[in-house]
Amino acid sequence: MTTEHPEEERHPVKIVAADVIVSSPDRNFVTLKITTEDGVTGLGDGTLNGRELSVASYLRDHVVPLLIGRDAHRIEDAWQFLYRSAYWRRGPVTMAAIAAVDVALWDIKAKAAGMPLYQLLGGASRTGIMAYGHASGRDLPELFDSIRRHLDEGYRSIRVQTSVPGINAVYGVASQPSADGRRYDYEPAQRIPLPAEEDWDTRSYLRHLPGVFEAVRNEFGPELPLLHDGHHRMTPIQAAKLGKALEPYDLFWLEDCTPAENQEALRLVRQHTTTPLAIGEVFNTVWDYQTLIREQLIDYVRSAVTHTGGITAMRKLLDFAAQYQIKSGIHGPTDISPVGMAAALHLDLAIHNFGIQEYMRHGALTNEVFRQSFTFVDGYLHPGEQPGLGVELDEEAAAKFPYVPAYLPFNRLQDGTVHDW
Ligand code: KDG
Ligand code: MG
Repeated sequence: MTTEHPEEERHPVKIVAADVIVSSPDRNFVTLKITTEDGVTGLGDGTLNGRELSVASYLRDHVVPLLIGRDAHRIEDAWQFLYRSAYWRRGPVTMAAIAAVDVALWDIKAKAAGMPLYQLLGGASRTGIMAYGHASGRDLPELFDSIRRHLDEGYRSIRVQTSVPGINAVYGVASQPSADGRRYDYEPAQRIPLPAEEDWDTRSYLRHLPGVFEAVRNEFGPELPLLHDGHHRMTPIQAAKLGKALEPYDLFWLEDCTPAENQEALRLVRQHTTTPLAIGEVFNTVWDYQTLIREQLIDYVRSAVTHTGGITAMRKLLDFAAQYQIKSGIHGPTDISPVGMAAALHLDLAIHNFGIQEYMRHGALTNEVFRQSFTFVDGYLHPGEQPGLGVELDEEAAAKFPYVPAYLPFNRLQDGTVHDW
């Protein structure tokens, strides 16, 4: 037996630089690049839609100075240090910043090991990652065309969003007019100086939606997995009513039916419907799911790696969920950068309780800035076999696209009351 502590024999690999890169190819992204003394670099995503500069400042002003000189390989220690030493815990800005550091450190560790990240997470649990795409339309013919286009692109699971008569702008409908003239569903954050005001009426929505799903099922048959996003707009009893009304159309999930910071609300919804429930894209820690998971009030965890403290925290959250047969449905809109998306794909491939992965395609300019190794074949994603995350940042290309202020819209009811968007 040796009397020396093995830790003393291992030389730390020091972090020598951490750069925050804000760029706006098709939209704003916050990327952290960590460099070690032996020249290995890792990337992390800290993008928080509409609040990007607050994460950039949190990183630049408060986190980067703490990283220099730390051992890049002590990921758990870095996570706990950043979470606990700030005293002020949780919140989207803090957790996106911690996620950026965490993912960059996993990228470094996997590159140093010469392995794709999923190998360090236990290796592949499946051969491909089932992805769902976003179909939408202002009316049924437009919606059907959009579903057909997605099927042609290879998607095997489809999210369905539709306009509602009497409402001018509804979340998720690609072809409705956008204040900055761009495609609306992929970039709900509009590059305008003030948030766009939209209108909402839950009763009209509840009257309209079941008929749309009935028409979609009649047209596309019973097999196709269909999803829908309620985007936080209903009260618990309204959500219960919708879940019940959609039961004949056998949804894969109904997402964000209520603003779920009130976890207890889901108990009421659950008592009334067997439509599977997905929630959590605006959550940022495991604590936000404590009641939901323990009481089995949801079926899918919607957190993003980027907004929930990175791989380290997501792994723990999804392992907790697994004890209750709750599966993953990792958030993957275009406001998660290709770096955050790659992190999600490595996790998706490795965990046992994978459910489905959201996949919206990034624009051409984004793909110019972030070179990616993932593939999408016959509806299945795969992160690729490059060491690390498999994403490289072209900093020269990124510099061509400086930050552009952009805001998500907000809702008012007919009487002028601000409503959840
Ligand atoms: O930034 C807001 C978007 O990420 C969100 O509106 C997308 O709800 C969304 C989804 O399910 O992708
Ligand atoms: Mg959503």
